Amino acid sequence: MLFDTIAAISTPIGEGAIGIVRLSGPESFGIVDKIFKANVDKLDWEDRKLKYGHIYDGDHLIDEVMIVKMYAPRTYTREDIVEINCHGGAVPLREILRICLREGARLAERGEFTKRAFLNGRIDLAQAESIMDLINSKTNKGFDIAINQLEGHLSNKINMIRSELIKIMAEVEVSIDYPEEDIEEITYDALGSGLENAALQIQNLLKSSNTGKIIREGLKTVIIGKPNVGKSSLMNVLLKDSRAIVTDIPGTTRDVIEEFLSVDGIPIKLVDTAGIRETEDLVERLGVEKSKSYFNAADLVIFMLNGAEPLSPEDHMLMEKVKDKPAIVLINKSDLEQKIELESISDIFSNEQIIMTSMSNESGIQQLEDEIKRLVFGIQIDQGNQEIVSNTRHIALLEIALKHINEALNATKQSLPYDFIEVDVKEAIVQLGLVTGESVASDLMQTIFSQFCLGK
Ligand SMILES: Nc1nc2c(ncn2[C@@H]2O[C@H](COP(=O)(O)OP(=O)(O)OP(=O)(O)O)[C@@H](O)[C@H]2O)c(=O)[nH]1
Ligand SMILES: [Mg+2]
Repeated sequence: MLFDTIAAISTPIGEGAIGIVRLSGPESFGIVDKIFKANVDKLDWEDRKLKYGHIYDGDHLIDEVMIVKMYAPRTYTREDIVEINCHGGAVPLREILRICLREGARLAERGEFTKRAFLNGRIDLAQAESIMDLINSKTNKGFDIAINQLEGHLSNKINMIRSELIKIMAEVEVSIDYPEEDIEEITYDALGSGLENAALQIQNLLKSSNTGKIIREGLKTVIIGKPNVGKSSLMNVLLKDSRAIVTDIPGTTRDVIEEFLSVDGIPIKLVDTAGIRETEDLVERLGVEKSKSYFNAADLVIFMLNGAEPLSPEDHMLMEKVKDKPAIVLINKSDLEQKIELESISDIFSNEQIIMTSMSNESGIQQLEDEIKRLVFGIQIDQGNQEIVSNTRHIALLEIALKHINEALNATKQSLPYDFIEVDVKEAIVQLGLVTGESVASDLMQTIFSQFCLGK
């Protein structure tokens, strides 16, 4: 495929000591040859070797640079690519870009380098999306999943399921088109077991998606409890920072405080809330209302009690609300003399859910982190090389594909005519193809690539 030549600043502006302007396309080499003067002989360009020299705008010196030429097709976009390493300030980068544009390059659209890699067949769509996830990943685990997808594990898996379905479909079509011929017809049994196998594999992928989503977006974890039990102190201990104000005055936290942290690579969006109680204070009441709505939206609730006091009516009320959610109960202030009625708590919650903590001497934190990991990963803590689906678009497509396969399965079980089965199998194949970009519509592609930043 032939394209024009694009250029963009590929590094964030304003911070680094060096920055990179990147060009891709048939004119890339011609353009730099016009603006670059090498210190030694310019003719001995070698593939992928840095060359030192200067960029000029006519006679006017712009910057001292290192340039690398990469020859198609062994490049990111499979086109000729030039990277100009210049000084990282906004002025040299913009000036060099401006001259490249004047000499015939076009400013790249968002994600256009990666889009070319896809269009030129170097990567598939799921891999292109994983590059975006890689750039945006917040934690090690999220990074691992993106790398795994980039290596094509998810794409391979989906292509496997898809080609099995295509095989099934071919057999069905033969049976429809040549009913009189002496060709062995696919039996409903064989059809059924092929479809069941495909359904099972998609279900397994979808099962991984909950973990995938959490790893991508963070586990929404809300600390709730009566005023003064130590919620903000917990936030500070987990963050290893004095983020939230802590005082002995009940009602200190008036608004919610949100922070991002990582527990062994699991991203947690931690929310400290205003202690829940009946109050006349308008500001505090608004805070309490907000606490309640965060509570409702939480993936995980950390419910805190003060072990140095007997349970109050408010504690009982909160326990009733918490018991139907994924929750961990912390009985805090374990460094003080304990007055809380443990039996009432263990009547409602299981032993693993209840942890004694003290924010004063930071005890119980390891158990809390272990319990969070257990809840996120269930039994299997290490996902290893297993494919994890984390992208919302992929999840939606897999769900639709599964729905069609189940419908085809139903039709098979009732021995309905093959045409009824064929429609759904075909649709499932289309949906799976959309994950990797086998049959991608151009406006969808535009949306996906425009989520990239410029220069990617
Ligand atoms: N002895 C002891 N004191 C603690 C412990 N945790 C917190 N405190 C103290 O309890 C008081 C209240 O702590 P905060 O963290 O502000 O409590 P909170 O739940 O955020 O309170 P509100 O924001 O008012 O709802 C402070 O004086 C803390 O120093 C603990 O484990 N042991
Ligand atoms: Mg507080």
